[in-house]
Amino acid sequence: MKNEEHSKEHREGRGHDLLAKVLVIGDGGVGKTALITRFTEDRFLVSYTATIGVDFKSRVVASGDKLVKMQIWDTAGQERFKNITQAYYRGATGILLAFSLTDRPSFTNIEKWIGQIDEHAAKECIRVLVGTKVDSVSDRVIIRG
Ligand SMILES: Nc1nc2c(ncn2[C@@H]2O[C@H](COP(=O)(O)OP(=O)(O)OP(=O)(O)O)[C@@H](O)[C@H]2O)c(=O)[nH]1
Ligand SMILES: [Mg+2]
Repeated sequence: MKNEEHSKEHREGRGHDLLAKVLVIGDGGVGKTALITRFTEDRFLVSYTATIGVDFKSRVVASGDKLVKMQIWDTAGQERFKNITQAYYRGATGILLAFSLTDRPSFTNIEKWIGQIDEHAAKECIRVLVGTKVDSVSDRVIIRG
């Protein structure tokens, strides 16, 4: 990145120094939208409204002396949206793959989702696996071995 891109004027012009594109994937209902809403708006989404296609959210975070804009693509987990969401893998800086600790199929499907990443994402893309709903202790079915 060129020096002038870090200048104060440049940052003030667009509000950040770096842009990180984060794709969030995983089965329907595991809590992707809830996780992103907590991160961007600091509130918990109680009701479930399935995401249709892809939604966009963003938040600027400080990293050292840089401001990083996290541009987050919240994808639909339902199988019928697969063709739409696949188009977003290629441009992702990082991919967050979510499964629910209370839903075994969402855990088993991790393998399928990794296959999607291998097929559609850039090789250098950073991958993070997240188990959601850790608070639902009595419903938990995925236990650390
Ligand atoms: N107890 C508990 N419930 C959660 C948590 N995260 C999400 N939920 C609930 O799980 C349901 C589904 O959450 P969503 O975030 O809409 O699921 P999603 O992964 O975006 O689903 P799709 O958009 O269909 O792919 C909602 O009723 C949330 O309130 C969590 O950490 N704990
Ligand atoms: Mg959603």
